[in-house]
Amino acid sequence: MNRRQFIGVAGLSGLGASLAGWHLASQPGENEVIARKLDQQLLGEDYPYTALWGFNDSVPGPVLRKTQGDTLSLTFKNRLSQPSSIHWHGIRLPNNMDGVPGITQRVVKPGEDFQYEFALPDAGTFWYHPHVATYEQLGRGLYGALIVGERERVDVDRDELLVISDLHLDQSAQIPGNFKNLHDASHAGRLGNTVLCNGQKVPTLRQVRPGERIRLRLVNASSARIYRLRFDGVAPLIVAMDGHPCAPQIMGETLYFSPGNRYDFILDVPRLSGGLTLRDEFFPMMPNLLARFEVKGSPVAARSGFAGLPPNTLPPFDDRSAEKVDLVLEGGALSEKATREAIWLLNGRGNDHDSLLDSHENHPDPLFECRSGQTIHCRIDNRTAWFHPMHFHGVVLQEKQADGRWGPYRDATLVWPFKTSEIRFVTERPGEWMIHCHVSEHHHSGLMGTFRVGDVCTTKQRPWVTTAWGSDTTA
Ligand SMILES: [Cu+2]
Repeated sequence: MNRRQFIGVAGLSGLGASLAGWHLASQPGENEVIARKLDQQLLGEDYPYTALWGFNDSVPGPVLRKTQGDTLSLTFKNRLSQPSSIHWHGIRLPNNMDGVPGITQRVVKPGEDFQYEFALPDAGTFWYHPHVATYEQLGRGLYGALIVGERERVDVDRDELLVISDLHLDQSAQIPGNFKNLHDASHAGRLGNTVLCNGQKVPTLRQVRPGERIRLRLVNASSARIYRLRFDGVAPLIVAMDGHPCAPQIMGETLYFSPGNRYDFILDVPRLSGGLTLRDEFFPMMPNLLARFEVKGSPVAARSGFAGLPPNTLPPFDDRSAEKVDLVLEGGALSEKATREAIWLLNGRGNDHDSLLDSHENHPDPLFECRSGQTIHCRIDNRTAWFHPMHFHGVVLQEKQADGRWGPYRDATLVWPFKTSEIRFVTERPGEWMIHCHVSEHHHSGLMGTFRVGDVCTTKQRPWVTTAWGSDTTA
């Protein structure tokens, strides 16, 4: 079995545990995550190594494994030649641990360290990535999974992880640069020409036995690519979205999978199967084979239905007292609203996240302010010709479905071109939290803003802004 291919999750299968041990053995320090350059062979032995940026010398970075209720405590060491940070995507945590320079913390300059420490209230599949120049830092390999295990054992034979990403590679398997160009920023973002799962092209999960029950965790760590997932040979159950358990539902023929999203599936391997595949067909004329499952060996006894994962404890909605918020997305290619300075507009203003690092004068006023524990009903009106997976920090949201009912918990909503999305969420911890499109090139060319919870600071006078950028006196 190729150890670099599928990443088993420790403690749930012997095979998975041995894989996990191997993966973690190469780490610089148990409680360190170091961002630095590395070379990795992505395309097989016929191709040269690719110069990448990664966490702890691998792409993807180390799989961080914790149990619900644990505290994650680690030192981020920036050994890149540009500033960076780590955002803990989907984790409900204190604002000053959210990893968004210019909003929640100082930027971590080259050579500097930053200590992250927070409790993990929810079990599920999460991930981590920089929140500075995301289009480039993700696009060069800085991403990794954070798996928070349930307190009680989930009865599966294997627990497997696929971190899906795409890189743009030239003939010599190198990344040509030219990030954040006007074309990518104004269209669908930078779509790489090489789709990778766990840093490999089309890995195979070997020796899957007929009848086995697999929990398959998918993370979309791409900077811009939306996938339309399709399984061949099996009809899996979706059991969690964006980390949070949902009522198990049989996946339809295809499933949209936006940047930042996660899905947890239960795959009961059919007893008469020659093999399974996972494909992407977002662009039907340019499909991508993502992964293969080799079905082999003697069958194991098939199991009965899957009852679902234990739910996380989330704040209750109070729809009667809900505040209404409207967000309008404009701009992009084909729009008269787009300018070179602001390709995208969120409620009439285009914000460049990178400019927040230069001066707090560039800091936009929050899109809305409210108290903690407030239910918000938010309507997002996409007046552009492009898809926008809108990600909300610090809260967990639900989308209104076609039948008018609220859907499963998520941390982002994919807003279709010229469509609206209605969501609701309950504000939680005080602070200023990001709302942005998770197409990184859109996020960094206009489609970002914030909302402020509680009266913790004024817009122009955050406590840490009065100290020099890069000082170590962050609150
Ligand atoms: Cu977008």
